[in-house]
Amino acid sequence: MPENKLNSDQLIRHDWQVEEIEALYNLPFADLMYRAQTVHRENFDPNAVQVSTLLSIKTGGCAEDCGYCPQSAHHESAVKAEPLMPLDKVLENAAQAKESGASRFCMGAAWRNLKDRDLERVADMVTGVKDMGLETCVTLGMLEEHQAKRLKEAGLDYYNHNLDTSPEFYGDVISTRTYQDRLDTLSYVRDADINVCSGGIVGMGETRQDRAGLLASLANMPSHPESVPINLLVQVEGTPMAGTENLDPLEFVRTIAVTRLMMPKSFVRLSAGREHMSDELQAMCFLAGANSMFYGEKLLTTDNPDTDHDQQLFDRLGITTSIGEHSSAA
Ligand code: SAM
Ligand code: DTB
Ligand code: SF4
Repeated sequence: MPENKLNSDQLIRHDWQVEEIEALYNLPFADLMYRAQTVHRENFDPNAVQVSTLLSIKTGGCAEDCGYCPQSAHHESAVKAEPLMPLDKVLENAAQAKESGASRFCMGAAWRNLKDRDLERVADMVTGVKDMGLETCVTLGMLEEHQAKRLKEAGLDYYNHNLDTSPEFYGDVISTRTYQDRLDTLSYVRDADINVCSGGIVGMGETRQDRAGLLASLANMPSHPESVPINLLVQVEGTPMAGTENLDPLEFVRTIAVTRLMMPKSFVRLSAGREHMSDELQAMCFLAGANSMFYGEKLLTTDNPDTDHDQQLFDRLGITTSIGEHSSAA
């Protein structure tokens, strides 16, 4: 990790107004890109991208009704429910991810919340993956305070829990858990001294104001998330969001750039949706300040680009995949 050159705290803000974020979005494209790239270079090596590999450790049959998600039991997608994966199989997948060059292994479960009866099995997975020399991340739905503490003890580096969208649009996406529930889980994660990974999804039919509202909610938390995944909706047949009008790709790049400007010291992750992005669009996202991505041929249940293809893209762009240690929480 390069030295963090930005030592002025005034740039780390937690009082963003939606209107000023919209003003950033409204900048001419070249001006927005120039500003984002400048801030990016002040804080990070612009040619290094951190890579994480995902594994679904418990698939489908989820009690939540998230309108974008093929794993919800409320929708009729082709995803088949599978129980919690045995430890040896998880470790086998983690070894492969390490071999392919991932620095972080992220385990996702289609749960509304973590149950105490599953806590020790997940804790063992975290410890096993950590012992292999990988950074660990899990995303398990809502957590309670004692569960966050136990996961930290087991060796957890990051917890992923997304705000998904603005507070205003949220009710159009999910009805079974509240925005405040999500903020509560994130505060337990923060209090347990686990790094926070939190972002959202664009391309769900939300307005630009909603995208700005999501970014305001993320940046105005007491600390910026260390990692901010920006997902482009993967439209899956059988989910209520299949058939949503596609987002303008340049609006996606603008979202990355505004995220970089607002959270200058956070890793911004180019997340779901890369399968449908051109190499040129991804290159533009890196220019806009994205410096992390999901690497490996599957996300949780949907496809991600082939690792060979990603390696070629890194080579063509002169990108190195760094070990993504974060220097300081913002
Ligand atoms: N069940 C847990 C939860 O929701 O908290 C963890 C796993 S969940 C699949 C993790 C995140 O993946 C969601 O919060 C959402 O942001 C993202 N996601 C799920 N389905 C997606 C899709 N079709 N397109 C883009 N992002 C998606
Ligand atoms: C995140 O923000 N995106 C990842 C990860 N965190 C867990 C998940 C994307 C899921 C895309 C749909 C699927 O593959 O099921
Ligand atoms: Fe369940 Fe997570 Fe999918 Fe929502 S996003 S339905 S909580 S697996």
